[in-house]
Amino acid sequence: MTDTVQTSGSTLTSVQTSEQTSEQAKTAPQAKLRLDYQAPLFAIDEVDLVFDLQPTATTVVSELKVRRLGDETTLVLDGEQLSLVELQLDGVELEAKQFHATSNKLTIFNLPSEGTLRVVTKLNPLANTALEGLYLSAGTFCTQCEAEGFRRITYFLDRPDVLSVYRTTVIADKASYPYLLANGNAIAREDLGQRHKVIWHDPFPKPCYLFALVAGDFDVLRDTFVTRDHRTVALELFVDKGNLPKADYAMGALKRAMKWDEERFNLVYDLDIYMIVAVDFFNMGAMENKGLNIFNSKYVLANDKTATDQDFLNVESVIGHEYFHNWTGNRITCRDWFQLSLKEGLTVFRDQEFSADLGMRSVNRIQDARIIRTHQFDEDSSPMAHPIRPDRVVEMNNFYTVTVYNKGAEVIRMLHTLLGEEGFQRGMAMYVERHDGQAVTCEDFVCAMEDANQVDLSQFRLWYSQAGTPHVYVEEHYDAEKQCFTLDVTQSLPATTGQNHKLPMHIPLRVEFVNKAGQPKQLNDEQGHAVTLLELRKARQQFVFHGVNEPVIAGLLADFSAPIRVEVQRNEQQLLALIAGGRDPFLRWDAVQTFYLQTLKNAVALLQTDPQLEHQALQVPSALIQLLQQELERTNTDQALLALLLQIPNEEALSQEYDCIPVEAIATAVASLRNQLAVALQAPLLKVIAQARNEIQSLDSEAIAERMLVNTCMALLAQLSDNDQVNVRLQSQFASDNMTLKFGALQAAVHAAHPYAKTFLDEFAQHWAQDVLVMDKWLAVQATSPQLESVTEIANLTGSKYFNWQNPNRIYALLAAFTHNLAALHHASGEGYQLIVGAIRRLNTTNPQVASRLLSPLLKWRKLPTKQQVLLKKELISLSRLDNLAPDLYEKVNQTLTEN
Ligand code: B3K
Ligand code: ZN
Repeated sequence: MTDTVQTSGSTLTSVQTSEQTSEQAKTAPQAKLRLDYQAPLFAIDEVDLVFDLQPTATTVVSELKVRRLGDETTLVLDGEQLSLVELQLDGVELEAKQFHATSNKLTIFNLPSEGTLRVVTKLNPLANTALEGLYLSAGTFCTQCEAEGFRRITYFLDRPDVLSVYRTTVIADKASYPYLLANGNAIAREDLGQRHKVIWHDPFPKPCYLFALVAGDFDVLRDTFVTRDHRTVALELFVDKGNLPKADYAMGALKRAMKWDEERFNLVYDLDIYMIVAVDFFNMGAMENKGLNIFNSKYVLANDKTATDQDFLNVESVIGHEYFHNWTGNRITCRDWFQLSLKEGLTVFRDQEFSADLGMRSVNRIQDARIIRTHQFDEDSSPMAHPIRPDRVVEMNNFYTVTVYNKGAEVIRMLHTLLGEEGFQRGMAMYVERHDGQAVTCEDFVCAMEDANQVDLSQFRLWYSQAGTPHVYVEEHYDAEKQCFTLDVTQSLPATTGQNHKLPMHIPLRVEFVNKAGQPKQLNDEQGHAVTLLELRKARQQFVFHGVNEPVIAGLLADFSAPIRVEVQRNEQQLLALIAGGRDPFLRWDAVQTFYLQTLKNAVALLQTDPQLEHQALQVPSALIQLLQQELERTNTDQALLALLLQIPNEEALSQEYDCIPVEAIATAVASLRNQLAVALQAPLLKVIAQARNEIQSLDSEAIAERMLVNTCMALLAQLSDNDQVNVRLQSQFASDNMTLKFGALQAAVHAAHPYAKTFLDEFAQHWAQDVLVMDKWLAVQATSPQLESVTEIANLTGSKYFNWQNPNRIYALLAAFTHNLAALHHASGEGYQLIVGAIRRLNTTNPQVASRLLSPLLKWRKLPTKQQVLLKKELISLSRLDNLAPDLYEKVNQTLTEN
């Protein structure tokens, strides 16, 4: 049977058959290679879009001003699941022989040097559950086009290096969709009776991934921002009706971001209006569409009744991130998707700096490092390991990763460390001056940094091309006679998928020194300047310091100055000296973490020889207890830092230390350390809680730090359910009106299997049943519990009224959270695998992007004990045989099963 498409006059017959479609689906998805890049053969200077919005039958009329850039006369436009209704060139309908259309491609032959193409497509937004392209989010029309979603709206050159000026007309029913929005400025409005129409114009040429459209009914929070060149920008925040009381914080964050970018980066907003729309159904956090950001409501809506401090901080950082994209991403965009880190790494760096300048720099830095160490290092050692600028991609959506984003940001930060703030900003200024309005590469960015600073970054470029986590081994020697201290440094980079041989990297290693008594010690270079930064460049390198009159200990990787693993032998005394005398907060925290890790690893080793030992396997060194006691009693300690010091590595972090992950021993060791710390420290922990000032309304750093500390102490104490004082405190904390404290108490109780856990969960659900974002916390707290008794509990929650298979937030809160619960996911029964792989199968057809996120933690099956390996491999093989396996899943499953 032939699919035929009616045009206004004739029947288009050059449309593919349905047999062809299913045939195509069976062929394996093809990988694209970075080095195959070719410049576009056509320009599309102007795009005029008209959307006639109907939930199940939307018509899109697209007029493209196309220009040939060379001799090629055949134009191939991208599409995905499209049905073509009409096709004209310069006002004349094309004959069948002049084009070929499939649902995934529109080929037009013999194109003149310039012309206007008119392409009409028909869409069903209501049926779009993948949330890419044009879809309905709880009744609101919205779009998501990055990376390749625009091709689900109309046929186009869907690649980031084709920049066009857009004019967008939106027509919809007036009563259901009073607000019709698109990029740029509204230039005309018309009442059409039952329906109405608004025309938007965006003067800045942009790639189609930045196109956006929204139609719906909202409450609007309006404000203004006056730029430093005295232009007034209208700020509009659109939220679901009734949500205005939760919108103020996001608006404040936006204004802070606009001001900060002017002051720190010298970058000023360009349009007259900046709109943000919050929607409930969204695959990621938010999207930086030009002038019209679309946000997951999770990163907009917040007040102190419903949001934790972490939620507020996340809102601020995501609002900042999307705003900062206006320059790093929108004005200067990516040439191709392999360059994604050009905009994402840089913009994450910028949002990290924004949060650090406005909040708690050292705490943020430790948290950034924790993300890299737990999640990015994990990705680096998985079959999906890739450089921050990948070389090979099957499904682009699989590369919005912690490597491209967070390691990408660390690479930018290393440039900042090497060049200093002034040098870095000189490079930024040159980058903007050279490339404003262009689609460029990571190489262009590095060249700007190089040229602005007259430095050679040739070796540094390896950070863009080599995947994997560099290991740096350090040995210290002190020669008392010669008063000479030496650091012997060796670096190596493990092989990763497709990359067996690696070259030494250029690594900035910040250092500081202490003596044995734990006092800071300054070591100087030959010119007499204090040494704070070593630049590693060779596989083996020696750093020699003269005039050192006593043995010293080096604090290595201060401020987490590179995304690397540093390996150095440290005994208890050395760790204590570093903790006592370290000036860098990251180093002090890191030394405590090393102490915990050593303790845990000793216990795991014992448990591996005798699993019967259980909790007796773990001996907490008395020096560690004493140290924590002292820290708890110091009156001048930074409370947030103290909280971080008291947080022991979790099961996932500990699993990083093993090539074969001893799942059960890890869980036992971590539980035992947590428990023993609670017992040993109960008095000072209770004292901290008793002394808290509880300024529950305040969001300043001190109040946030205090709540962090209270929650950390309570998480430990809740294990002591026979302590009445603890129980009274736990109950009163749960009764708090402040969500950070209330949720802290809930989490403490649930994760410690405290007798109050069930009552707290029930009360919480009763109170917050109507607020889905709050109920996501309720789902997550259960999914992440180390005390989870059986996977069935989580499976049952998928059937509860708080869960919804269509909504990514619910899936992330329950199922993605569960995939990070090491012991439960990898339970020897295999039930964890069945739950997650079952969910992946279900989502394969409805929302493959979300399915693919659930799959990542399963890719490391080769690192598991034999029993788990067998069970998980079986599940993965059966997944790989699924009919119509989405490319997102195909890429990962294939990679993990074929890896050597
Ligand atoms: N650029 C978007 C991410 C798009 C993801 C597409 N799968 C959000 C951000 O990084 O700002
Ligand atoms: Zn981004």
